[in-house]
Amino acid sequence: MLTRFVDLTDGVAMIVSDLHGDRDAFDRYVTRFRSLYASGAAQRLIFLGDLIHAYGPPYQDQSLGILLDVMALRAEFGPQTVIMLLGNHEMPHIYGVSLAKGDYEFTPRFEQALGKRREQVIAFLSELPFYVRTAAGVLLSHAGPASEVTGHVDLLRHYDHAQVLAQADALLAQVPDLTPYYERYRQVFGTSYDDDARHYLAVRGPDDPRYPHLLRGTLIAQQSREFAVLWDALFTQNELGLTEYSYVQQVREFLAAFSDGAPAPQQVIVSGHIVTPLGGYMLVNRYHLRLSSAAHARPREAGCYLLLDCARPVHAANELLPCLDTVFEDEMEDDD
Ligand SMILES: [Mn+2]
Repeated sequence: MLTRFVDLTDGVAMIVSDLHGDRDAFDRYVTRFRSLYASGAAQRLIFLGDLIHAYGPPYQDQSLGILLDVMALRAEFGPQTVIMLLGNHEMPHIYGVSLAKGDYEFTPRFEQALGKRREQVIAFLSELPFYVRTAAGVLLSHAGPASEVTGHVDLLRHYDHAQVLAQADALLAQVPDLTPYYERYRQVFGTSYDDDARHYLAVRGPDDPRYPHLLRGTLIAQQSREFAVLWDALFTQNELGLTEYSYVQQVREFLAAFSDGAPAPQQVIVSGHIVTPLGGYMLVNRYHLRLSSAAHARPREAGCYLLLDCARPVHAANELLPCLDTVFEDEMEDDD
């Protein structure tokens, strides 16, 4: 049965989060992994998601090249050695939904770049797991704990994108002519469906078989219960808006929910997703370590990775701090 959870009982994992199209950082981490792997100091490389979508100008955005390289690395080392989790920046491309922050649009650039790689890359994204559980008791995720998700662990464990897409396709197939829906789109969003489909999904025109996919994505975002849970899991803002105490409760409940069937009770969560304003990590509380490997570190060169022994029990997040390391030594020395 399809599972979105990877359970690891052995090996030292090098964990990297949120590179957002930063080619230089990606190359540094891969180079480090190759040397750790060769010396026997690490057996796995785990990306916590959001490898794609740079915040800067297009020429700095190396998102597609990075993903293709992760696919090549996985082929080279094997799927148990190179693991990538799905992030909220990868997920929209599976569904044809767009992602923006203020006026800044993340998805169109990547959709345009896909070209003839589309099928291969979307298939890769569709297969990505959501969580890694370890015998160390450390749970790895992209976005971290979300109370909306705690009651839906099994839904996430067996999540099937193809099924969600097929349900929406079946609904659309009942409609002989979609023209009134394209008109309705214009009424709701105030923009032409044709313009938006070309802009957001890089479709060629009404004859493109992907032409209805923008409509399909809108339908899924509005109606799919499964998609809503996945959205909450990948877009959670964690402790934002909560008291310290209630967030601790939320993390503990989340860890308990994910311990069912795990190699060990999950006691600590490591996630990326949110900026760490004071360096490359943040000890959110006793149960939660936030890791920033480049894009979310302040400054970027404070970014770090985590070396986790998947077999050695960890009881509190602060036990992981000695296992953090950097690939930006040169830059940091210049600052001294
Ligand atoms: Mn994210």
